[in-house]
Amino acid sequence: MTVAASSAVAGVVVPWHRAHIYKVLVCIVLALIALQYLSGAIDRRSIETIFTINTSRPPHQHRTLVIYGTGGSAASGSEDDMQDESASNASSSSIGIRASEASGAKNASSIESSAAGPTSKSSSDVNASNNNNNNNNNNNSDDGSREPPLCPAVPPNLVGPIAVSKSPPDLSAMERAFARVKQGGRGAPVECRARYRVAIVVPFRDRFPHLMTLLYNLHPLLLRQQLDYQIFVVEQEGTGQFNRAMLMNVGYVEALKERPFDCFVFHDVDLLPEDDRNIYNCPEQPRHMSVAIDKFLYRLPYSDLFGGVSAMTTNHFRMVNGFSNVFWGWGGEDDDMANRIKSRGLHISRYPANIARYKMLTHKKEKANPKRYEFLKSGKKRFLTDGLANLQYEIMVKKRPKLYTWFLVRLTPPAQPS
Ligand code: NGS
Repeated sequence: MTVAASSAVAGVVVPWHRAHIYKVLVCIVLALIALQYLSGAIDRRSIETIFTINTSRPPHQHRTLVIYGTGGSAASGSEDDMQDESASNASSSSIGIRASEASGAKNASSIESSAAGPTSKSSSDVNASNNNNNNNNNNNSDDGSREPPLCPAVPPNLVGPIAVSKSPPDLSAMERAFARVKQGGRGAPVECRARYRVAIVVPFRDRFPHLMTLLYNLHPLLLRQQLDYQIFVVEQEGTGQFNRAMLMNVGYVEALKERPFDCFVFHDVDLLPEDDRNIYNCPEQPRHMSVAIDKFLYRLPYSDLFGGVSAMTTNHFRMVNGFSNVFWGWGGEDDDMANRIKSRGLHISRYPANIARYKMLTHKKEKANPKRYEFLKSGKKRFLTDGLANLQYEIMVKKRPKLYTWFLVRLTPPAQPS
C-alpha cells in the first residue's frame, strides 16, 4: 500500500525522475526480500544462539555470549550439527568471556538466585530438546494450582568460561555456601520446570579431596544450567582392583530406585568443567563430554574415546546393557562402551572442543588391566550377557550427606568371562 501510494505521488512529477524512483523502489523491495530470506536461513541453521546475560548482574559483568545448543527455534539444531561445528570451531576464540571474569565465588553467589528444590516432570521431557517452542501456555496442574513455566531452552544465567577452583573451602563452609542444594546432592530450578532430570554418577574410591573439589565446581554449574539433578557417589569397598564400569552400572540401578531419571552423566572425580555452556542435559545420541582436557593439551586423543565424562539417556544405557563388568583395573571399559554404542546403531556425539573443556586433577595412575585389549576384542559376544544383565553387588552403606548421595558398594565379580 505504502509503496503504491508513493509511486503515484512520484508519477505526477517528471518522467525522468519517475524512472529513477522506480529503480530505487525495486532495489528496496529486493533488499527486503533478501533480508527476509537471510533471517529465515539463520533461524533454520540454528547452531548459535546469541543472548545476553541476565541484566540483574552488575553492569561490568554484562557480556554477550554465544552458546552452542538448543535455544528457542535453535532447538531444531541437532547434536550432529553441533558435532559438525566442533570441527570448524575447535580453535575459535570468538566465544564468551574470559575465565578470569567469572570467579568461583561469583558463581556460588549466583546459585542463590537461580535454583532450589525439586520440581516434577514427566520422563517424556527428555524429548523437550526437540520441541523447545512447545511450552508454557498450559501451566495448570491437575489440582488447579499454577505450575511454573518450562525452563527456557538456553539457561539465562550461564557465564561461559569459568575459573575452576582447585581449593574448595571445608565441607561445612561448602554446605552453607550451597544453600539451594537439597540433602543428597539434589538441585533444581524454582523459577521454572526443569527440562531434564539428570543423575550424575561418580565412580569413586580414596579421593575425598578430589570429590570435594568436584562438588565445589559442579553444583554451581548444574544449578545455573537449570537441571533437575542429583549427584550419586558410588564408592567401591575394599582394596581390590577398581572397577569403574561396574560402579557406574550400580549408580544407574540405584539412582533409578530413587526416582525416574531421563539421563545419566558418568563423571570421573578428577575432571573439572571449565565452561558452563557444556550443558549436562540429555543427549539425543550418547555424548562424550570431556572432549578437551588440559592434560591432553585440550586435544581429543582419539575419536572413539568415551572416557572421563559421558552422558547417555536412560533408554540408551538400558539398550546397550550398561557397561561391561569384566574390566578390573585401569582402561578399556569406556572403549567397550563405545563398541556397544556402535553395535546398537547409535553414535558418539560431542559439543565443540572450545566448550567441552576440563581441567584434570593430578593423581597416581592406577595399575592398567593387562587383559583389557583381550576383553575388548572379545567384547562383542558378551554385549547381551555382560552388563546390567549380570550385575551383582551389595550396598554396604547408603547415606545422604548434603552435597551428594553416597553408596559404599561391595562388587561381586561376574563368572569368568569367555
Ligand atoms: C585409552 C584407554 C581408555 C582410556 C583412555 C584415556 O588407552 O580406557 O586411554 O585415558 N583404553 C585402553 O587402555 C584400551 S586417560 O589418560 O584419560 O586416563 O579412557
